[in-house]
Amino acid sequence: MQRVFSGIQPSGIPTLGNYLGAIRNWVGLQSDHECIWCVVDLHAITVFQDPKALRQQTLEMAATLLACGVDPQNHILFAQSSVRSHVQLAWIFNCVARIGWLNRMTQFKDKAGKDRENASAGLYVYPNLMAADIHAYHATRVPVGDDQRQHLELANDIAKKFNFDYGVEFFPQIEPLILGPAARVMSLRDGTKKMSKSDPSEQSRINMNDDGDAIALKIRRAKTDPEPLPDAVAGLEGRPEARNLVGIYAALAETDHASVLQDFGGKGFGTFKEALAELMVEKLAPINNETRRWLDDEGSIVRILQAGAERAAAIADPIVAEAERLVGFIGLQR
Ligand code: AQP
Repeated sequence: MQRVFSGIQPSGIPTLGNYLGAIRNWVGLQSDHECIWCVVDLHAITVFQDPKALRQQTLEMAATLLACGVDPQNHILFAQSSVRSHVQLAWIFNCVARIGWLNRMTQFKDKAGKDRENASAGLYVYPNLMAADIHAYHATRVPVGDDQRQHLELANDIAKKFNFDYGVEFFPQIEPLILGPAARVMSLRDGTKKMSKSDPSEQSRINMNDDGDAIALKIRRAKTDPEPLPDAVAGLEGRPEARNLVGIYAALAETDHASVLQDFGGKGFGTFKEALAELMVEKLAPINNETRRWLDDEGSIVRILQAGAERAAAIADPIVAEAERLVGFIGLQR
């Protein structure tokens, strides 16, 4: 059985983008993969997080994952900072990856913005830590949204260079799993920008804990253009906001853009938005209720994360110890 690894940052309330681009696909993989799911708090602090908020966001993220169907018994769910091997391998990868490779990462450019000099060093080497997250488990399949494609290519480059430098075949190549019609959900305010938890505009995203009224209002206010919806997918060309809303509908209805346009082609956005909001509430309300149920029992979330960390460490620690031996470290006699 192939081993899958994926992570999500507790940097805010998870969005519809996180759900459709990643979390929902995680759940589907559990039936025929060995899955390791991680709340990546080390990644979250690459941008300052208030400590109390970070703790709460970590619990809320874990609660949302559990509510979406992540199975902590047959698979593993844990918080990244609880397994030290991630950081140990990330340091080795900091020394394997080239500065030129990191300079090409578009997410760093997007997140650092114009004030690049003031971004944390952690944000710059974020992709090396992400490579370590995956390679520490010798995972071979990684379900992510389309925004992470470039980071996964870098993780493969790092594995190749490590293997070449040390004359081994130790780290395997990984296969990105970028699935579904909403692999990149865009902002509701700007169809060319991805939907993000940390976008300063609350109206740009659907949070997984939004209630029905908030969802309906955000969808009603979502930016569109004046034309009715086209009859065919080609008609979405040059209409990023229309494409985004159709993609979201398709993902929620588990169909594709073409069949959504069969139903709504020629109709105005008023009618379409109403149907979209209704479908979204129908799909998200049960998750929302289940998340709140988990959050009422914080202790059980903490216990799940801790048990998960022990099981994760049992896999990662020997792999990272072997990487250290290959590098030439004496290491601890265990
Ligand atoms: N808009 C999106 N569409 C599809 N997939 C998305 N993902 C994130 N945004 C979208 C996928 O969600 C998973 C977890 O992402 P993350 O939390 O680790 O980091 P991120 O990609 O930086 O997500 P955000 O929401 O934009 O967080 P902030 O604002 O904190 O940076 C990944 O698989 C990602 O592809």
